[in-house]
Amino acid sequence: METRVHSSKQEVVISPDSATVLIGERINPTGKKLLAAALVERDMSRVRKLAESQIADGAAMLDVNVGAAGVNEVEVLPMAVKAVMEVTDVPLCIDSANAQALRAALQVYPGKALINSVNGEEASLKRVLPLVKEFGAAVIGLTMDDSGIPCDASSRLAIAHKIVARAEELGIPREDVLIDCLAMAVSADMTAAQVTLESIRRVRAELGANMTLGASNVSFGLPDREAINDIFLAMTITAGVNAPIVNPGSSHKAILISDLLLGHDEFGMNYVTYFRSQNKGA
Ligand code: THG
Repeated sequence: METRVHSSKQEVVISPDSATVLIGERINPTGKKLLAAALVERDMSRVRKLAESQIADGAAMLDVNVGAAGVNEVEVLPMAVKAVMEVTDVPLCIDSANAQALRAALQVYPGKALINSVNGEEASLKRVLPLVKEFGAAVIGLTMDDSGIPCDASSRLAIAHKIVARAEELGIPREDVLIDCLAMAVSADMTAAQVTLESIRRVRAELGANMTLGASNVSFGLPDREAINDIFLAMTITAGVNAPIVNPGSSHKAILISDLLLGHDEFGMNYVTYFRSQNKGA
């Protein structure tokens, strides 16, 4: 099962046998007042900086999300995509709940994008999957629907099956659907991380799909979030996640070590190269 995405210059392959693909999360105004204000003003300098810093920190792809109060996503999402492409060649993950904004961004993206996201809701399937087909993109399928995020793994799995089936009906190959089993705050529900991990294991076993996860949601409301995120990330990678959406500044090392220990880093080359680059000048 290989999911291939590309920019005009670089291809990224997501597969259970390859190294984990780090999708950088930080071009997202959630919790970033200055970025939100800059997006309202259509000033893309922060977007460019966040793109450059995440590439330097080891991101293989970048998520681009401009959703904030006062931002016209239909106009600003394509501007942000263009700004990111000015400073890096990595393939992009285009993140919006607004189908018109997704379309506008896809129109300026000269490659095969990863669309973030569709979910099991009828309205979402009807709006987003035709865009995936029209632009020859890949898509993230969130395991939630009209009733919200199910509390049990079986229901999340059923939604994953439904999204893949609906995509195939439109002629979208199943390898172009990445499943997101959704991480929830463990501070709000003690079983949240376990349900996510069980869902991931079952998607890997029963669907064989590649998987993403916005892993940092797990630590909301708790101290030392980075430590929690990194340990949870290692667990989710072991369970089957192979393209997590995370902050590369904090989580690149946890991903490299997970790959090393799981046999996805031949001769430890990726880890050793990273280690050497970190110790330059020391
Ligand atoms: N699944 C999919 N896509 C997603 C998510 C997901 N996209 C959005 C989100 N969840 C993943 N992205 C983020 C981005 C930022 C933060 C968390 C997840 C975050 N921001 C800090 C805050 O709010 O405190 C800001 C700190 C900073 O980075 O500077 O934690 O689950 N498919």
